[in-house]
Amino acid sequence: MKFIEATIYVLLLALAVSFSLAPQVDKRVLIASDDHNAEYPTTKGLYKIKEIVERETGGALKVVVRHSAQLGSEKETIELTQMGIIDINRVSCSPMASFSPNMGVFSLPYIFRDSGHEWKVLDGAIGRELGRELERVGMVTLAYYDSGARSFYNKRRPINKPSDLEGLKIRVQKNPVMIDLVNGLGASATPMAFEEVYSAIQTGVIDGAENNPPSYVTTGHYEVAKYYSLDEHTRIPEIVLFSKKVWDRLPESEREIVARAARVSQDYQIELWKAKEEAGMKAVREAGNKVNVPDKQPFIDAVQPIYDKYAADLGGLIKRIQAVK
Ligand code: GTR
Repeated sequence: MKFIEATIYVLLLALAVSFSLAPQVDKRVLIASDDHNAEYPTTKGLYKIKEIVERETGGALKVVVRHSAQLGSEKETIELTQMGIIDINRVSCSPMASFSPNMGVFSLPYIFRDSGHEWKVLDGAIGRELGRELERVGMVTLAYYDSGARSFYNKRRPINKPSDLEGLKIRVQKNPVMIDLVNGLGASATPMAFEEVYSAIQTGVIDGAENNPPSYVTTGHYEVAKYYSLDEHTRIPEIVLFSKKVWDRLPESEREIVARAARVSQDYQIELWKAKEEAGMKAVREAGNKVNVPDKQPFIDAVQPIYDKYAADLGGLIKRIQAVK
């Protein structure tokens, strides 16, 4: 039933979007999607792409940004991108693991030592390789964006050590690694679309979730889950994708413009991100939320079984990432 509902949803959305594009069937208008609001750094990155593409093509190619999950949850928008209905899509690399398993390596806890290590990997051979692999599933990688570190928040208690998570229902993104991570730490993982989390916490369906400070604040989750425990278990990058179906039909000159615009937007997004992270933490503290910074080592020890579980599939990549200095 769920599958049928999801299929009908995707078809209806496909129809709706195609009709809204009816006069531009030759794709002179590119639809760009993001699940955050217009002010969030990732969405602003898409607006930067729009600005450059429209300027450099002299308006021949237009970009319409649909933010705030107007086109559906991340999983749905990824499917619409494969179909060529969404042209440019900014999502987290986390749900991408269900489409291209190697992407799951970015969701492994503490895989990156810090932000510097993360960007060396993303900007280097591994980032390029994993990005290119997405072409097999119908998407061209244009850029990675910053998403900082994700930490737990909940409405019950501060998490100082892994055992404090026991018995808590924690929402996760739809990604097998995230489910294993949260269950492995003793909580009960509840996969759910981002847009449903606020009311699920409010009504007590779940106790909390996990995310970076800007997401914790812009979604309002910080109003309903007051304990924020900065264990920083993952650093999952954001990714900007282009539908391969559409890409293959784009003239080479326009592909170059789009690719260059995305590269410029990456630097811009990273700059915005730093300020947004600081502003996010400031807002959390000003709201009187309880923030704690647990010792990370017990968390690092507790997640080792996940590395054993994924060693067969991701072991080579894990070693290569760890070797990046
Ligand atoms: C955020 C990310 C969103 C979405 C969200 C989630 O950090 O920017 O696109 O993936 O996390 O938890 O679903």
